Order: sequence, then structure tokens, then C-alpha cells
Amino acid sequence: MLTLCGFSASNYYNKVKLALLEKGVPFTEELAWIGETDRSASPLGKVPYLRTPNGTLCESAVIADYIESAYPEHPLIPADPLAAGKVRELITFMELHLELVARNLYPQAFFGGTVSEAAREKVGLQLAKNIAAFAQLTKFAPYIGGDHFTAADCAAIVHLPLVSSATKIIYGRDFLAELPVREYLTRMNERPHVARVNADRKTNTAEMLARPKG
Ligand SMILES: N[C@@H](CCC(=O)N[C@@H](CS)C(=O)NCC(=O)O)C(=O)O
Repeated sequence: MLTLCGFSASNYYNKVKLALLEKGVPFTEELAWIGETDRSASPLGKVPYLRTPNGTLCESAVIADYIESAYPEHPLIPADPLAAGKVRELITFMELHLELVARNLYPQAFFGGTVSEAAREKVGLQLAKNIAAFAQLTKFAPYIGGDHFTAADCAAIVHLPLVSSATKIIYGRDFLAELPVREYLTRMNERPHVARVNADRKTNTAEMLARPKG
């Protein structure tokens, strides 16, 4: 049996959790807040990490790949090599060029900190450029990469809402507004597993915010 470790407010954790649920792979969850992680499994102290009967893994993309090859039923990556590449292209794009850039805004957008005006300007320009490029790769018909639910949807469902809300808070404008992201996320939330991940996220976020600081 697999054990997914981390916490449900984390988008990286939720990307893996959603893949497990959508694939129907049995797993249990082990709550590990930042600062309370098992460093032998996740040397940087990041979540998620996974315990398998044969060893541990960290890094969400690596974990997702492992799950896909260990549990090939209900594939989230197509068999055709180019189609598989296209799914991974979307995932890499969202992680590297959207999430990691938008992340520079999170201290001010979500955690009561401040981000310098220079950083806000730089991130805004970078995000505008990256989102225009990302738009060329997306289909939203009805799934992000076309007519099948794939691992790219598991990534989009967790990453895109944060990019939207961070840009809305910092710049007063949702940088993803020109793409059909809202409709897409509403459609995805009709999937029971997506709804469950989002419900768990809300509960766990409240728990996280209620924890004593320091
Ligand atoms: N590249 C990592 C990123 C994971 C990550 O940054 N997780 C956050 C929680 S959403 C975390 O653990 N942050 C704590 C830290 O970086 O020390 C992955 O894909 O798993």
C-alpha cells in the first residue's frame, strides 16, 4: 500500500493525490506539515513524498511518473510517445513557467508579507509572456490537452487557480482571464475526485491557518 505524505493545502500534494484517486490506486495519507517532514524521504523537507513498500520518493513529478508506471491501469499518460510528450510539455510549462514564477507573489498574496515593487513588475512581465505562450499549448476541449483527462489536468486543476488568485490580488486582474480557465475549473470540479481534493484542501487550509506560528 502507498502512503502519501504531506498536507492537503499543498498544491503539489494535491496533484499527486488527485492522480491516485483518478487512477483508483489505493493509498493512505500521512499528515506531515512543513518542519515535521521525514528528511530521509524528502531531504529538502518539501511535500509531498511517498512511501512505497519498497522505498520512498520525493518530488511530485517523479512520484506521479512512478505511480503511472507502477499502476498502468486507468492511464493518465497516453501510450503514444508524442501524445505523452504533449501531456508532459503542459505539466512542465505549468510548473516551471507559471507556478514557479507566480510563487514569487505568494508571500504578499497569501501570507501577509510584502513583495517589492520591482519584483512585482518583473514577475508581472514574465507571467504575461509565459501565459501567452502557455495559451498556445492548451485546448480546454474539454480537457486541458484535448479530449482525454490526463496528468496535465491533475496539474492544471491545482496550479491554475493559484495563478489566477495571486495575479488578481497583486495586480487587480486575473492574468488567466482571457483563457477559458474558470469554465474549465468549474467543469473539472464536477468530477467527484476533484471535488474531494478541493474539499480536503479547504479543511486542511483552515487547520494550517489555525496552527500556532513559529
Ligand atoms: N518541486 C517540488 C515542490 C514541492 C513544494 O514546493 N512543496 C511546498 C508545499 S506546496 C513545500 O514543501 N514547501 C516547503 C519548502 O519548500 O521548504 C515538487 O514538485 O514536489
